[in-house]
Amino acid sequence: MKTIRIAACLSLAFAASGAFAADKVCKVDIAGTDQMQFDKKEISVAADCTEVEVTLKHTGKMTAQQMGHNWVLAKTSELASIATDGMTSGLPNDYLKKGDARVLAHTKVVGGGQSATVKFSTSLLKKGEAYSFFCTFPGHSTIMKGAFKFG
Ligand SMILES: [Cu+2]
Repeated sequence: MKTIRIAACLSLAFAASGAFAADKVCKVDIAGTDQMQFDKKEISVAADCTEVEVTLKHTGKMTAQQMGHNWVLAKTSELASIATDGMTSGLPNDYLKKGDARVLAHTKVVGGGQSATVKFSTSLLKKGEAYSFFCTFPGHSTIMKGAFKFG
């Protein structure tokens, strides 16, 4: 309740000042399956989104140890090296190298029936850059990947 009131005040302040465009949080839902698939091959985010909120739902039954999935965002050119470096990091580190600066956003690894959300600012993104989303569970990123388009 308190948070909602603060948010309302902030919107009013922004509207009154006219200095900032209103925040626009764009929500994206994506599912991962026991068949090692994402249900989307591409995600497009409009240029006027100030934040993106991605919710990954594992719609399968297998555990995170068997068939875990995460949602990781990075430049397409860095996908393979991020996945390779994360392979040995283990489930507690979400199969990502600790403090990997190439990772722009990521959820934790989830198993069947679980979901995870990540929210990030589009100020991280440049128009025209080639981004990809992918899963860094060992062996998954060659299949579980797609284009992430901004702008
Ligand atoms: Cu996966």
